[in-house]
Amino acid sequence: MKEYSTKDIRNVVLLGSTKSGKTTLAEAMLFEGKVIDRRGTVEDKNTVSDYEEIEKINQRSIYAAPLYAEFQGKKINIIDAPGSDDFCGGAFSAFKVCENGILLVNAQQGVEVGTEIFSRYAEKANLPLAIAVNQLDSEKADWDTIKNSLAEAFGGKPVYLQFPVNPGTSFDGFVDLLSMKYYHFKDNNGTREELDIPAEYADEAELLHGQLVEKAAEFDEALMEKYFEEGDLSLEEINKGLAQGFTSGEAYPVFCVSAKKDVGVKKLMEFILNVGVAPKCDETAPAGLYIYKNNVEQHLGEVSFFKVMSGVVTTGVDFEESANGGKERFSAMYAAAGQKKESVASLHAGDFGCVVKLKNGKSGTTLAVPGSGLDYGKTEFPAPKYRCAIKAKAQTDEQKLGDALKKIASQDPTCIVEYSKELRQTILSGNGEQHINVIKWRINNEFGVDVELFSPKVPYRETITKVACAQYRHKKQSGGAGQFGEVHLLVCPAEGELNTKFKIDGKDTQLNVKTQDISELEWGGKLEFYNCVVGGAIDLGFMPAILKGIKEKMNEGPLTGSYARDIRVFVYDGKMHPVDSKEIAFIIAGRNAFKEAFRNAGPKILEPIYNVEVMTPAEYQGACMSDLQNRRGILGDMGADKGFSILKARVPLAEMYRYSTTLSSITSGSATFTMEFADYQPVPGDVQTKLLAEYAASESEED
Ligand SMILES: Nc1nc2c(ncn2[C@@H]2O[C@H](COP(=O)(O)OP(=O)(O)OP(=O)(O)O)[C@@H](O)[C@H]2O)c(=O)[nH]1
Ligand SMILES: [Mg+2]
Repeated sequence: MKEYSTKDIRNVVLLGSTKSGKTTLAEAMLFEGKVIDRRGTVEDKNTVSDYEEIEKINQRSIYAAPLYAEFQGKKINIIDAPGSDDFCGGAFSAFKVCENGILLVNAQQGVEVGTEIFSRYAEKANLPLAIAVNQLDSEKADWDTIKNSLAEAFGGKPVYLQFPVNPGTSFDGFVDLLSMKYYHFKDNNGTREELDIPAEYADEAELLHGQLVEKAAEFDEALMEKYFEEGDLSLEEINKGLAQGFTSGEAYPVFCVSAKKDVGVKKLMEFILNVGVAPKCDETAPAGLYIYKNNVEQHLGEVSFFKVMSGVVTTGVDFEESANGGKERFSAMYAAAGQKKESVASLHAGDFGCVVKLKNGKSGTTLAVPGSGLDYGKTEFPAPKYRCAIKAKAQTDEQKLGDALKKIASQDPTCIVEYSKELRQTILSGNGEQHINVIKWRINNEFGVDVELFSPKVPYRETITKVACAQYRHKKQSGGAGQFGEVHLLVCPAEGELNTKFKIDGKDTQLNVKTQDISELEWGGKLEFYNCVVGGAIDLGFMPAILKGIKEKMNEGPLTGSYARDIRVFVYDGKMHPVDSKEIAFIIAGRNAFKEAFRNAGPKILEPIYNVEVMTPAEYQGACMSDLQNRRGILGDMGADKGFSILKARVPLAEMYRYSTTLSSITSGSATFTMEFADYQPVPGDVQTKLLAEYAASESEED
């Protein structure tokens, strides 16, 4: 392969809803880029991009595939991202390394929720977008409908560079408003003729060309002036204006495409080369690279995919891992088009490549020449939406399951595995049920472990709502050394300012705080401990023991064994024994006094509440709302964005298990949602009664 310098490299990620045709478009781009001489199809399971077995089984992309095309003397690196939000991790990895995005819109559907989701992700990542209206050869393709849909979703941002001639089954060309030519395609292999615009389209082309020039001028003041004076701009000037609008995210240039028939693909690639954003990096600086993806491939083992961020990367050079100084050296490097790997000796800043069997080739790693101080940071991924508990069907497989999960999580940054000490469960989180099922499939097929997924326990909390006192005497004087400790304490909710006036045993009492210990609890909330003992009833030296006893009970709350939080404890009296008082006695007395006071202080079980935001087509709004209410959700603000309804609700986590699946089934897969922890709230009375009964039953089972 030719050596490409930074200015001749463009990096682009293909985005859009599922089935919009990204993988098919990638295949056409690779065909135009001479990487393949025959195009595969998703149906025949022979595309370059969908090369993983699980992708072939599902006939869809699951992982982002790094590809490239050599076109008109330049190199376009392409990442074909999956369209399902369940697998959005691939797009987020791409945002870190691509300067350009192509958003595919399925001409049969117009803007779908998936289109909207990925355009929003891209906007957040400041990624310039061009729109490819794909599948213009399909029966349902109607240009006016598409334009309306784009306007509704993106306002004035779409800038039309073309319009199709004969959209629908006989689609075979388009009028290009930049060159003012008619491109006609003779076959389904991208063979195009550049013709004069047919008379019947001439007026429309003239009108739209004028609009395009005016739009392009809007992005540059000097161009605007020139346009006012002369009424037209040169092709170069239009491109300049467009480049500014595109780069700043104010314009989404729109292209007419049939990926399947290879119509419009070359024009799209020419745009990326001529108007698209070049990598913003310096090939004369010291070499540094960023690993954005890693996986395991048959015959190769661990493969790490990287972008050269600086300088020129060559084989045989020593690199240092920025995070921990680990050393790596590449004996070979490749340009990757899916499974196909072409050996390269050097890659310039901006270019993509891959390398096998690094010591630590995980995504998110920076490798650079020693001493350069380069570090490209981490990639941010969206918060997981689906949470379940996982265990091996055979207990003897637990270790193997642990290893499998570790391996999978190291290749998929959106697969999050944690062992919850609190719940005593392994919790697997991902972006949706499809995502989790792919993980399950891999554990089963690649690691030979049969697993079970089930509803995870909810991390409840316990707290109190009232003031209560209790005293406890621990006395053990039969045989051996005796134990004696007596603690009187008062508990109240830890909220508002510190109040030290209470009614104790029917008497108004003013407590005087001698010492205090305020702890932020690792599971959230706090414990405030005040020593108000007068007259040396308990030695100061025993206070830590009392606190220890209380903390033990906070760790396993009196109601359901969940963590307790937000409690103030005042120890105001007690008794000691000159010989038998010792630490253990006060631990026990503190624990039991606290437990009793807690039970009398209006104890409450708290549950985690999440802020849920649903984005759905308006027609499903009612169904989504009643479903949220059935989940004990409290509906909040409603809104609209880009033609979709936005619902907000506060919903208990206990009711969110498999929500993504239900939402998908009630909206025919057209809605999406996000969820984020909000706070803890008391559970309703009936739920508390049920939880108490469940805990009591489980306790007696254990006895
Ligand atoms: N008629 C027609 N069909 C197309 C075109 N492009 C893609 N398709 C078909 O649409 C379906 C989906 O195509 P893919 O390329 O897998 O779509 P994708 O966007 O990669 O989908 P995901 O990977 O699931 O996100 C396949 O059946 C393709 O053959 C097109 O231009 N015209
Ligand atoms: Mg695909």
